[in-house]
Amino acid sequence: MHAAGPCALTLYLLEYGDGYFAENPDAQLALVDFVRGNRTPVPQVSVSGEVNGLAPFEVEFSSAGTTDAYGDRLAYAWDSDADGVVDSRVQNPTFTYEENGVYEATLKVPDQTGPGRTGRSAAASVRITVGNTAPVVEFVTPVDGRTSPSSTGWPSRSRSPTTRRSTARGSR
Ligand SMILES: [Ca+2]
Ligand SMILES: [Ca+2]
Repeated sequence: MHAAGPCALTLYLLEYGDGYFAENPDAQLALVDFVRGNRTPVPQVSVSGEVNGLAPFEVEFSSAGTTDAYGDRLAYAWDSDADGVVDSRVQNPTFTYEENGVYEATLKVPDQTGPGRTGRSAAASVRITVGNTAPVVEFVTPVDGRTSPSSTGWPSRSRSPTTRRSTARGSR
């Protein structure tokens, strides 16, 4: 018995024809695709600026770095206020939050595949906090004499975090 693994071979053939960047009847991008299945896009979400602020709070989102392994054309669907309704379909939208709250701003990226291939999508999100500053996460070391919350779950490594000091030790 031969168990066939995933098989993928994609060949792009770009024919320029007689000129660049002009209406050119003999220029074409040919795609020869021996793909069984499809690779899921990998979305990236970032924010230029702060992720928390006071209402009305304007946020500039970015999808820079979003990729698809086979270079499929991608669509962008942003639900910035996490109400289930798409707010924007551009790559880098701006959204203004009028109400206080904590929002998981989500970008869903479906790929646009040709016939015979199943489209896939993936999502990434970033948390936006309006009306409050985000809580600062503090690393609390266990108190001496206390055991971990579960007798089985937690590794009992009790190394205290080492402080790395970058000392500028020049040689001249
Ligand atoms: Ca894909
Ligand atoms: Ca929405």
